[in-house]
Amino acid sequence: MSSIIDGKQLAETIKEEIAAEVKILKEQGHKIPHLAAVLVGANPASQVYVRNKVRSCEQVGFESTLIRKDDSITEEELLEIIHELNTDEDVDGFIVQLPLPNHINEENITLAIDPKKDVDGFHPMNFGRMAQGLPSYLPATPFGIMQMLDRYNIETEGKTCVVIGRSNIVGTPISILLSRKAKPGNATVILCHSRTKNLQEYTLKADIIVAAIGRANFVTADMVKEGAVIIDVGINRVDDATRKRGYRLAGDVDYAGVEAKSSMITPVPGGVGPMTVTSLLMNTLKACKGEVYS
Ligand code: L34
Repeated sequence: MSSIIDGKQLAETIKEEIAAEVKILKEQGHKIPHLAAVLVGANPASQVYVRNKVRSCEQVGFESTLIRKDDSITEEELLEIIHELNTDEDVDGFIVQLPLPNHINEENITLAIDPKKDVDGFHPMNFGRMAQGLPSYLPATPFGIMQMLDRYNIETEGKTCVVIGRSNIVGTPISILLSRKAKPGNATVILCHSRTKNLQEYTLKADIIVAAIGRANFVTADMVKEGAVIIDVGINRVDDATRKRGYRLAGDVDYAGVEAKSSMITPVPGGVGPMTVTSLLMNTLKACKGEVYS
């Protein structure tokens, strides 16, 4: 039987801590953290995520700016907005919500963001600094997972961690963070992906599994060792006619089956997702205080 790693609850606790810091900044007459988000198009999931980010800014007392643009925006126009945000002295950090429409090259956009304001931690400058253990903005989802492991006192040192999925924003960076000489960290990390043969051989050895594949219910009970810790990064929309919205959310882990075997598990929703949002707030606070680049 598993206990739940309650990301929603932990996110609320961290937001209270951030709000207390913002209050002090205010009282001392300092500038208040200001996050800007650029949302292109009308991807339903992106709209939910960005709304959660803006709402969380309000909750902790940050200033926020939401810039919404139509799908038809050109890459040049988007680069111009980025240039303006790079030079806007009031904006401490900003993000461009992904995915972007196909006619826009995401790499060009990521490279155009000033690393000092890149609170997503996606710019190669921040990614490289992270990989070398230098001060940097950690990408929000991996940072959120590290916070969960830390606050729930989940031992990672000497443990076998299997990460499934090698994306630039989750799988690859979390594998680096877990293997770093740090706490949490010091784990033996196995990074599995679509070309991995006999995946189950690896997952059955795992003390900790991080599932970031993007396929509903991909990790099943027969792949999990008794007592393993399960971090489910997936947020998949599955058709469900019994729901008013017509879908329900499912993680990359078959929660109902796995929950009986694992020792701790993150739910979906209410797990990693809310922690992604608070990590972004933490990075923005760091940006405002000049803690990463001074
Ligand atoms: N630039 N693009 C950029 N930065 C990011 O950090 C993201 N990500 C991912 C997608 N694209 C991005 C997010 O914001 C994923 N992500 C994200 C953010 C918030 C939530 C999930 C993913 C979230 O709030 N999840 C809630 C509710 C989910 C729902 O109702 O649909 C949860 O409980 O999981």
